[in-house]
Amino acid sequence: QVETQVASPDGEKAWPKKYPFCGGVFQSPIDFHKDILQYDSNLLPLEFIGYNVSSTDQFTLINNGHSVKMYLLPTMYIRNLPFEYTASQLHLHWGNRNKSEGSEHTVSGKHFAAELHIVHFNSEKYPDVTAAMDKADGLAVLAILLEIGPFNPSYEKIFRHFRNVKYKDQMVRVPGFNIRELLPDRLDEYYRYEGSLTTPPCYPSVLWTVFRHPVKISHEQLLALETAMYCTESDDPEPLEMVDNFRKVQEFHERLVFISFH
Ligand code: BO1
Ligand code: ZN
Repeated sequence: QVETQVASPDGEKAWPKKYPFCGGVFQSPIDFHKDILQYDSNLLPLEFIGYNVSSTDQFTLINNGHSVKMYLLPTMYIRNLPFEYTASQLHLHWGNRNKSEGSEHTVSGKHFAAELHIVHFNSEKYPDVTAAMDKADGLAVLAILLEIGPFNPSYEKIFRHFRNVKYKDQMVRVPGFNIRELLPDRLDEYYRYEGSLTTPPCYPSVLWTVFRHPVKISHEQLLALETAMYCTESDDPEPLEMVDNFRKVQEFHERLVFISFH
């Protein structure tokens, strides 16, 4: 008997009871639509330092019961944000095999198939991600929207390991590669706004950069993401499929999203 995940998106209505910030201000994700967008000529392309990781180094990939997460290296960081931000981890959000609309951010009301988040912390002001997580200027997350297209050999460097992390708390080593390969070719066009973690505790601590141009993965790769993993441990008698792990878009009153493109 296989149940589908109940934690999200239906369960998210209950988040504020236990996690007050989830009912608070500056919440993410949001919908990008023309009324709230404002061009900002000061938004430069980001610079990625140390992203080209040698295959002799390794990342740890883990099923944490909510998503599949890969720890990055403290030698990876971003320049051209208000502070220097050091990489912490990346993870994905997705839908299910019948409805491949699992992105968190939407554009003019439209979902993309899935979304990759690369989480960084402000290493100029804070010693580690835990200290930074609840500070207004603590985190910077890069978001990459995913849509169906040709087979993507770079994403496969992560996806090929899914069968080794099917169940909660399983982990596997992934040979190092250039994380820049996961980003779109155009790094100069993006949405920028101040928001929050999209999961509890929903701290309003994230400077979001959502790239305008989606990255393509194949239908087979998307299906693997949508079907490979469970929220439950391997010995759990009631397996829960890990699907629909995206949060609904949040209200965006009195705020603006800055865009680097016309
Ligand atoms: S997200 O990028 O907004 N979806 C997001 C949501 C939650 C977290 C990070 C990013 N949570 C925290 C964990 C911490 C962890 C930290 C950095 O991410 O709650 O335990 O240390 O990896
Ligand atoms: Zn995320």
